[in-house]
Amino acid sequence: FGSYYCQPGRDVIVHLFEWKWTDIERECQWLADHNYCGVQVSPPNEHRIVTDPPYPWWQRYQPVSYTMNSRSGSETQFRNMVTTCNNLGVYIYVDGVLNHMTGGGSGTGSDGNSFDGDSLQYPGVPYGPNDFHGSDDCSTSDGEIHDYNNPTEVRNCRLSGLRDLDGSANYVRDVEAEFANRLIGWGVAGFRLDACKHMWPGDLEAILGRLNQLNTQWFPAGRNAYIYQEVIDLGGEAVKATEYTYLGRVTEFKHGQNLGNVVRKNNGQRLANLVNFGEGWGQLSGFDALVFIDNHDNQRGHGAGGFGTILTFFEANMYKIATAFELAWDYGHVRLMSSYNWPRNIVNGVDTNDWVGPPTNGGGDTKDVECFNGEWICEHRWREMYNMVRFHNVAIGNPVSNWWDNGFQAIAFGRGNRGFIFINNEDFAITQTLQTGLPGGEYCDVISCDNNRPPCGNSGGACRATVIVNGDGTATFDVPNGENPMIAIHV
Ligand code: QV4
Ligand code: CA
Repeated sequence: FGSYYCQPGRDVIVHLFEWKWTDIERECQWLADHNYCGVQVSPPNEHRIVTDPPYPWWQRYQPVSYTMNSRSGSETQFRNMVTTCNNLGVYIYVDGVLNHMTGGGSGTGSDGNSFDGDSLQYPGVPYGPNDFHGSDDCSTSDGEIHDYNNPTEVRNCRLSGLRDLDGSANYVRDVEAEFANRLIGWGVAGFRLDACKHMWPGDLEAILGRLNQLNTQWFPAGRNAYIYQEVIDLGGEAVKATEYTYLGRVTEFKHGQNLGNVVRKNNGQRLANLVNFGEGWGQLSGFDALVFIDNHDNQRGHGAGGFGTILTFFEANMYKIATAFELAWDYGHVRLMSSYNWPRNIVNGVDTNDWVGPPTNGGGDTKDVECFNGEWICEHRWREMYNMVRFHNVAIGNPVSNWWDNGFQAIAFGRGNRGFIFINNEDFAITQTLQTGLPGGEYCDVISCDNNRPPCGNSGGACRATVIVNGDGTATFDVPNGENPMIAIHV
C-alpha cells in the first residue's frame, strides 16, 4: 500500500486543510495545470459538533458515524469533487480516523446521528460498548494513555479521552473496511490514516486486507489504495515508525523537525550538513517516508510541535527555503500544507488560539476559499512553491549531483542534467561559479520568475537575471541574501 499513482510527471500532494468539497472541486483545475498529483482532504465522515470552544478544527477528529455530511459538505458534493478531480488526473486522499470515536459527553453529529460517548453508543454506525477497548485491555485507572513506553497502553487506552475502538474485533474491522471501500468505489485513491501509533499493526493489516482495489474508471486494474500512516516517532518511545512500514508509508516527522532546525540555524546547524540528508540523518528509508515541513497539528503546537523548530507560513521566508530544499532534494513522498490564517498567540510555549477553526460565515459554516485574502493562506499557490513542484517533477529519477557548499550556510546541488538549485542562508550575497550538469543555454530562475524560458519575466517585474549555463555546464550564480535567497533553474 506504499506506492502511489500519479499522472506522468506529477508527484506532490497538497493538504487542503478544512477546505469545502465545492472549493476543492474548483481548485483541481488549477492543481492539474500546475502538475500536482493529488489532494489530502479533511475527514469526510460525520463528526462531533463542538461549541466550547466554538467549532474548533479538531471536532472533525471525533467521528460520530461513517455517513458523509461534514463541515466540508455533503456526500453529493464529495462525490462530485472526486469525479471532477479524477477526470483532471488529480487524486483524492482521505484522512481516515479509525482509532476512535468521540470523547466523553453526548449530542448530535454533523449528519444528524446521536452519540453518547459516556455510554459508548453510536447508533449511526452502529457501535456499542462491546466494540471498544475497556478495562480488560487497558489497565490505567482512568482509561487514558499516560505511559508512551508501554505499547499496550498506547494502543488500548484512550488518546485524549477519545473512545478507543477495539480493532481486534471482526465487526469493527468489517465496518471500517466497508467505509473505506465505499470511498474507494467513488474513486478515492488512498488514505492518510490518523493516529496509527494507537492502533496495532496487525489490526491495521486486517483492515487493509479487506480493501478493494482502486476504481478502474480512473486507475489501472490491480492498483491498491495508497496508504500513509500517521505515526509520530521522534525517537525515545516504545512504538516505532518501522513497525508500520510493511503496511504502507509512514509520516516522517523528523524530516520537518530537522529542516526547521537547520534553516533556523538552531544549535549551530548549517545548511552544509544537509549533504547526506534523509536516511543519513536517521530518518526512514525515503521509499517508506511521507514528508512535509509542517502539518495541521504541529503548525499550531499539537502533536510533535515546537514553535522554535517547526517552520510554517508565519515565517514565510524560512518556510520557502525549507520547502525549496525538500522539493529539490531526492527523499520521500512530499506533501505540502495549505493553511488558513488564525490569530496565533503563543504564551509560555502554547498557542492559546490553537483550536480556532477555518474562516466562517458565522458559527460552524465554513467560508468559501479565496486565496490570499488574509484568511486562506494557500501556500501551494505561492510562486516559489508551485515552481519548485515543477522542478521536483522535472528531476524525478535523477539523483542528486554536483553538490557544493561553503562549509556553512550556502549550498548548491543539481539533479543530473535536469535542474540545479543554489540556496544562500548566509547574511551576505554570494557570487560563485559552479558545475551545474545542465546543457548549455539560458535559464530563468524559477524562484523569482514565473516563466521558465527566456526572456524571463513576471508581470510584477520581480524576475532576476537569466542564468547562463556555458557549454561545459558551468554557470556563475549571483545569489542575494535576505528575501528569497535562492536561485533554481531547470530544463
Ligand atoms: C480532553 C482532555 C482529556 C480528557 C477529555 C475528556 O484533554 O484529558 O480525557 O477531554 O473527554 C480534543 C481536545 C482535548 C479533549 C479531546 C476529547 O483538544 O482536550 O480531551 O478532544 O474531547 C486532534 C487534536 C486534539 C483533539 C482531537 C479530537 O489535536 O487536541 O482533542 O483532535 O478532537 C499524539 C498522537 C497523534 C495525534 C497527536 C495530536 O499520537 O496521533 O497526538 N495526531 C492525530 C491528528 C490530530 C487529532 C488526533 C490524532 C486524534 O493529526 O489532529 O487530534 O484524532 O501525538
Ligand atoms: Ca487504540
